[in-house]
Amino acid sequence: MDNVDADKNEYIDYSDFLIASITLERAQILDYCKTAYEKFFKNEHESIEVSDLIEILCISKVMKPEFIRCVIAKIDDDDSQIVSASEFYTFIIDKLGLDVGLDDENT
Ligand SMILES: [Ca+2]
Repeated sequence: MDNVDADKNEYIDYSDFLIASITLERAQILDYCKTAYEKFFKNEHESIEVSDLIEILCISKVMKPEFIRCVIAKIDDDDSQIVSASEFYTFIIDKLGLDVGLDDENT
């Protein structure tokens, strides 16, 4: 647990814990972003049709279809029924309030 004790005071206080969990979440979110790109946007137009995206996400059964539709409608900013990679990542960064530093993800 050494890496959780950020200020090296030998105690893991609540803020250390929060920082650790946020870091973990960011790493996971970046991972999801990469997976999402491979899955949904690695094509000529770097985009996916809303209906296809709903279908794929419903197969996993992690979220309710109504919830998926609602979120995707928000991601599809211009209401084109096509989610582009930029719409997708803009949504993640804006709505989740993330400062993930996508440019240096390989460092
Ligand atoms: Ca769109």
